[in-house]
Amino acid sequence: MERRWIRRPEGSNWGEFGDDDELGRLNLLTPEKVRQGIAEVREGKTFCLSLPLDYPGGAGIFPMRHAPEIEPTVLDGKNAFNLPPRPPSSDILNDDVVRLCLQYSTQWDSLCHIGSNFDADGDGKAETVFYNGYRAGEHVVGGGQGPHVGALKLGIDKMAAKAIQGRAVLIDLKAHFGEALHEVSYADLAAAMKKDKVVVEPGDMVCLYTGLADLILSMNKNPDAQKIVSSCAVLDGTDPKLLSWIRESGLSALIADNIAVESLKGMSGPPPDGATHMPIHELCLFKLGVPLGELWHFGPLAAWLRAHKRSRFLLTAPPLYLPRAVGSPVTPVATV
Ligand code: UVW
Repeated sequence: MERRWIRRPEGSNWGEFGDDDELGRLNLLTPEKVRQGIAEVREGKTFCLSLPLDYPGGAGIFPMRHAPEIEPTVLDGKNAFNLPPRPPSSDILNDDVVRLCLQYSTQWDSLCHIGSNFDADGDGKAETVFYNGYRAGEHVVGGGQGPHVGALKLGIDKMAAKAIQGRAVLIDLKAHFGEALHEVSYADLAAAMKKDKVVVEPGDMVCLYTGLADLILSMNKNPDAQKIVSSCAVLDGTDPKLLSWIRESGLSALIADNIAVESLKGMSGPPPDGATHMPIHELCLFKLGVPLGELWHFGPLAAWLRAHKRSRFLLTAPPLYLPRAVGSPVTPVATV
């Protein structure tokens, strides 16, 4: 097979898990990493880390994403709800269908969520590529390129097949930076980790608790977008030291209880010339193959871990096994 790229982006790991790799750093979720996660299970207590999937509520945060619309399927022209499907049998049937924006609420972003215009084939012209050189139009198809086909490579189904499970580490940013907006630099992160004796090892899934999902829950599906974007801690993707830490720590997934893991303040300004608006998305999804988790709900788990002076737990978080999808809702389970 012809190699898809001869130039890889600076600071990327393309090719290091194989020319055809579609899992990126999730390859570090090895049997040993799962055993390390299981070793964190001492109480057998479980936490659901998902919001109800109809949160944030209403038009949500991004205009293209809408709350789920659920309705009964139709059988013989009738709504399949409280329906006797085969009278005179006594059976009653309920069956439903949902129109679901896959990234509206608690979600995984697969590696094809964000790509870049980059000259991977060295012909002097940029082409649209994704992690490991997979190409728009050939491997990730849609958006004016004919009938929508979706993510033929790097899709969320690859994460589902991997059965995401392993050791996770929670960093409690809310405890250190409170509920006001605070852009977290590497120095801030390192100080918080040091105070709480949090250690991240290669292959760990890193979870950032900021309190934003708690705030969103308290808004009862009437999200105040202005308050949401002006509250809680959020990573400052413009800090090069923070980006170096993400690269060098060897973390396998980066997950937060906020909208986008990183601050999106750059998106309101003029487009950067040849640079990214979302440096952490670019680094994680495009360069390193680190999936991002967003809008997870960590409040009860974070309180429990703090009360028990712990930061590590077993995380089980497979996305939907939905071929060709880019993102997926997830109902992650933490076990302590
Ligand atoms: C965008 O689509 C901007 O981001 P997210 O990864 O937060 O869904």
